[in-house]
Amino acid sequence: MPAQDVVLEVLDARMPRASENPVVSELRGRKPCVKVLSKSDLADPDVTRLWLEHFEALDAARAEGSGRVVAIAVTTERAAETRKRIAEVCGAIATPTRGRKTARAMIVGIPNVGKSTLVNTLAKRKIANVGDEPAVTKSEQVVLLENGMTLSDNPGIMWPKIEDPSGGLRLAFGGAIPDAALDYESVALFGAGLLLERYPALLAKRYKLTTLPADADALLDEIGRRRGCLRSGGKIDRHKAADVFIHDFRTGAIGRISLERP
Ligand SMILES: Nc1nc2c(ncn2[C@@H]2O[C@H](COP(=O)(O)OP(=O)(O)OP(=O)(O)O)[C@@H](O)[C@H]2O)c(=O)[nH]1
Ligand SMILES: [Mg+2]
Repeated sequence: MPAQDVVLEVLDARMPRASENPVVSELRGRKPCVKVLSKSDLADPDVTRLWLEHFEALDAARAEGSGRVVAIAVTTERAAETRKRIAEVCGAIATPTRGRKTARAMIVGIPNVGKSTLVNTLAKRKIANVGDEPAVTKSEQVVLLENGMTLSDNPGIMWPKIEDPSGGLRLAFGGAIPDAALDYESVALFGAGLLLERYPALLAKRYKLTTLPADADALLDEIGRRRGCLRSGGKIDRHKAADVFIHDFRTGAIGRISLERP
């Protein structure tokens, strides 16, 4: 961290607060930072706009002597725009040190948030391995970009204790925590409750529901029934239903959803 001129902190656009690692903020100190809201194609665009305004207000009110903190929303669907925006923002807020002409940037963030994908987008080739599970990247990897910037990709890091239980559930629902470490059904129930409250129309459309189930439990059962997640004797296989629902959310099949607002 001390050798870097700017930190690219990748956050999940669907949950910029839950995916913000407090240890990263502490280590970063007063260094300039780009908050890169990744996977914005999966997030609710209206809510992403609110988050960008929120970060803009924080930057305007930052302490004297602190580096700028600028948020941008990116998606793999608009790679050229991502390259242009990152180059612009880094040019504006980072000052190359140690006699260099171009900045050194470090990519940090929680697991599975899209750090290596961002490296590949910026490098315009597949340098870093990516995969839809946490802990794909195992060690630091340094890349030199065409514009002279040095970029380092890093393994995703979590912090020792997630204080906010609902933040932990959001992370689990989004895929930042290995599925083997979770009670799958509780995570699905949490997501089902949240979507029933905030995105009922998207649920009705995806699962062809004419009336919405009364609660998360009933929704999971209904998804199980409609998707043929049945055990012998016709009983609903709740684990399978949870799997279908979580997968639908993570791939964007239900629609563009944000799990938190500023
Ligand atoms: N829909 C969508 N998926 C994305 C986007 N960016 C990354 N992903 C997916 O997110 C998953 C994780 O991407 P990675 O780049 O491997 O994430 P990482 O942060 O490097 O993960 P670790 O190395 O495990 O910490 C992959 O399945 C990517 O395809 C995006 O903009 N939109
Ligand atoms: Mg990675």
